[in-house]
Amino acid sequence: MAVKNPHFYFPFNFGALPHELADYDKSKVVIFPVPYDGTTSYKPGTRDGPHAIIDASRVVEFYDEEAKKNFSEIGICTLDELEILDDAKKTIDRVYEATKKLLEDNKKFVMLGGEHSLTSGAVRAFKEKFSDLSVLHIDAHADMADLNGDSKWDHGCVARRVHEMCLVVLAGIRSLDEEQAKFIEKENIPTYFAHETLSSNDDSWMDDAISKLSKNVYLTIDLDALDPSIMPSVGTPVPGGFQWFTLLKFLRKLKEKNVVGFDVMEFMPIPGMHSPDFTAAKLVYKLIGEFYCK
Ligand SMILES: [Mn+2]
Repeated sequence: MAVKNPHFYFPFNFGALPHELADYDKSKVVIFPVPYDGTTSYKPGTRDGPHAIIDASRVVEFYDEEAKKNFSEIGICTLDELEILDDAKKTIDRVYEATKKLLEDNKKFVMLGGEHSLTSGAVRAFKEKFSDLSVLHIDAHADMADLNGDSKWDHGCVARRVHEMCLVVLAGIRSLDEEQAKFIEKENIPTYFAHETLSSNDDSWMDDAISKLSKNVYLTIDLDALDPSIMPSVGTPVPGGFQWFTLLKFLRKLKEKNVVGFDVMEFMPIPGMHSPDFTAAKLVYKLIGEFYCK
């Protein structure tokens, strides 16, 4: 008889953690999966993102070779996927309500998307708790459109909605239209374009970007910020993005701030291609360690 892969016997949660490390009450960190892609413009499929990241996370090593630490001991609870509605605004409102509850329970917040528009719901809840909140938005796209079609809640408008609530700093940007470019200039929104930052070995822009942020920071990562060579599994890939160690170096500098929550969005798994799933899961695990296991 063939020996079954023991992988299948581990619990289906982030990290395949045993019950005592994944229990809601005992866990400091909560993984909040939101499988919504209702406004996606190019290729749909980010609804499958959270599930694929969680699945891949089950083979990420607990021991982090860089930190020389096992981050899972903090306790990581994976919530059931949020039930989504057939309307972007109503789904975003649900994200807001759920985030508020998680903050009341003092959980360390990790949202997995799903499309980027969901971030505005989470930021609304964080802004209520942290009045000085600022947002670091790492993305290939500026997401600064006021409207896309007739929707304010499209994924291409998310940074604009965030900008209406608090300071937002953009990094990794390499796609926007003229109207957005003019708006960024007029409003003086700190923006670190990929061609000015990622095309050379000069990393001095990183400290500059971090210095613009307030003490309490919400981090949102659109996975298309990474270069398509290591992250093809996104709906709207753009060349010229972050390489793995550059992104980690930048994010580690955020530790001088207080990262109060983060999300990893827009993951669109490609059937049969596993390395991006693992890349996304490993990024999430490393960030849990960097920000929440200090
Ligand atoms: Mn985005």
